[in-house]
Amino acid sequence: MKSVLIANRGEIALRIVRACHEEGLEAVAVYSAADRSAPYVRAADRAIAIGPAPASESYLVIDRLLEACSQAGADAVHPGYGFLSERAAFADAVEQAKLVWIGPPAAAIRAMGDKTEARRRMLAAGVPVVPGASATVTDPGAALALAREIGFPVMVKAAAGGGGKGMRVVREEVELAGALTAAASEARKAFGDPAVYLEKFIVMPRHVEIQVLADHERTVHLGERECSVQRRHQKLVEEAPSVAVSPALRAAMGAAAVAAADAVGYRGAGTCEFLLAADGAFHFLEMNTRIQVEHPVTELVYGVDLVREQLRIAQGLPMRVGTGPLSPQGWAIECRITSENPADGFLPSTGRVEYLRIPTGPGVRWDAGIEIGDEVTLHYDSLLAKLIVWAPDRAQAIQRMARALDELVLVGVATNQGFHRRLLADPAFAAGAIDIQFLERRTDLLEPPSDPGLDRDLAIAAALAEEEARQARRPAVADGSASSVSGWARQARLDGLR
Ligand code: MV4
Repeated sequence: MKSVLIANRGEIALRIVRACHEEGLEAVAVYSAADRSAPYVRAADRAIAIGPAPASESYLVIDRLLEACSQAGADAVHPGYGFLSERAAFADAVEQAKLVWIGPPAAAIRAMGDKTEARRRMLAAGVPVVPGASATVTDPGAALALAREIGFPVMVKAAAGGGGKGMRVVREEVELAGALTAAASEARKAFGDPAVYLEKFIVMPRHVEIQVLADHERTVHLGERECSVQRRHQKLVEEAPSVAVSPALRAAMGAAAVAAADAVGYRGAGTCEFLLAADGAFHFLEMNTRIQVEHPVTELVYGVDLVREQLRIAQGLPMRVGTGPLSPQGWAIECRITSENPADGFLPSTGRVEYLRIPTGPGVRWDAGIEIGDEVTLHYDSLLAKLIVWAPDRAQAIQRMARALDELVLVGVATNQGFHRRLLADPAFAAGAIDIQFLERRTDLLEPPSDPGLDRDLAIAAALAEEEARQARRPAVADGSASSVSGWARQARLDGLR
C-alpha cells in the first residue's frame, strides 16, 4: 500500500491526509466542483475532480471514485465517515477492483446494517441488547401481544434503520397500530424497506459508545465516549471518559463491545453504541462500522492515533496498542462548531468565512475543513470544525474549552459557538447531569440571554464601522481648478466636512 484515495471531503479528509503523511503514504484527494480549493485538496499529494457539487453526483458515485483511483494510481481507499463509508457494496467494489479497503469486511458492515440481524447476532454472542423482539412485525394484533409481553412504553424501529429515522415511541396500547403504520411508511421512504420491530423504550438514558480496534490477531476496546448532548440525533458535544462510567462498568461495556465486534468478524476501527440507563444497566443499540466524527476525544485520553492504526491494520500490520488493560488518562471534550444558528431553530447558515482566529495554546486541538475566504454552502452537512481540548480532569477541561471558545473568532457565517459557551457555563452540565433528552429540557441554552448593554455596544460599533466605511469611500475634495465636478457638488462636499 503506497497511495490512499480519500473518498470524502472537509475536516475528515484533511485528518486522513495528515495520517497518511505521518505513515509515509501518498494521499489522493477527490473533490466536487464546490471543493476545488478546499484545504484538504491542497494538503493532498494529488487531487482528482469527481463531479458537480451535489454529493449524489460526486462523493456518492462509486464508479467515479474507482475511476479516480486508477487515474491517480491509488491502491487503497479510505471512506471517512458519512457518504459511502457504511455501504457494504462500496467495500465490495473496492476489493473487486483489487484495491485495499480501509475499513471492516463488507460482511461485518452488512450484519450490523440490518438491525434485527445485529440483534440476533448480539444475543447469540451474549451482548446485552434492549429487551424486545428480534423478528420484524407487521400484523397489529401480533404487535400488541408482543408489546404487552415487553411492557409499555415500547419503541417501534425500522429494521434497516439507524440514526433515528423510522422510530416511534408508543406509550399506550391505543397508539400502537398507528405507530406501526407511520414507522413502516417512514422506513420505506428512507431505506426502501418497511420492516419494523419492537423494543422496550428506555427512559432518559445516556448515549455512551465504546471504541473498538481490531487487527488480524486481537480486538481491544479504548473505553467510552459520552455523547448525550445531542439534538435530533445530531451530536453537539462529546467527551471521554464519561462521568457515569466507573472502571468496573468500563470493563463490562468494553468486554461487550469486543464480543460484538468479534461476533461479526470485525477488523479496523468501529464503535458500539449503548444506551446507559440511570440504574447502570446498559443495552447495545447498534455498531457504527466506520471512523466517527468524535474519535479525537478517545485519541487524546488513550494516546492512540486511530486513523494511523486504521492505515496499519488495512496493510495487515499489527496495531500499536498495549496488550494489558488500557485506561483513560485525563479528560477530553469536543465541541462541534457548525454553521447553524441555535437561536433560529438550528437553521443552516451560509456565507463566506471573512475572518477566522483559531484557538491554540496548551491542550487545544482544531480539526477543521475551512479556512479564511472559504464559502460555506448548503451542499454538505454543517460541520465546520471540531474544537477539542484535553486537561488532567473534567473541571479543567471545561475551563480550557471555555477559554478556547473565547479565543475562537469566526466571522461571516452564523455558528453555534455561543451555545457551546452557555452550555459550558451551565451548572447541570458541570455536574455531568446529562442524558439524551437534556437539550429538550434546556431550550434556554439555545438562545443568548437578552443583554441591553451588549445591544447598545453593538449599535455603537456598527455606527462607527459604517462611518469609517463612508470616509473611505469619499473622494478627496478637489481644489476646483480644471474639475469636471460641478460647483454644487463641490459645495456639498465642503459642507459635509464642516
Ligand atoms: C432507543 C431509545 C430508547 N429506547 N431505543 C436513536 C437513534 C438510534 N440509534 C436509536 N435511538 C434510540 N433508541 C430504545 N429501545 C432512544 C433512542 C434515542 C437516542 C439514542 C442515542 C442518542 C440519542 C437519541 C435520541 C433520541 C432517541
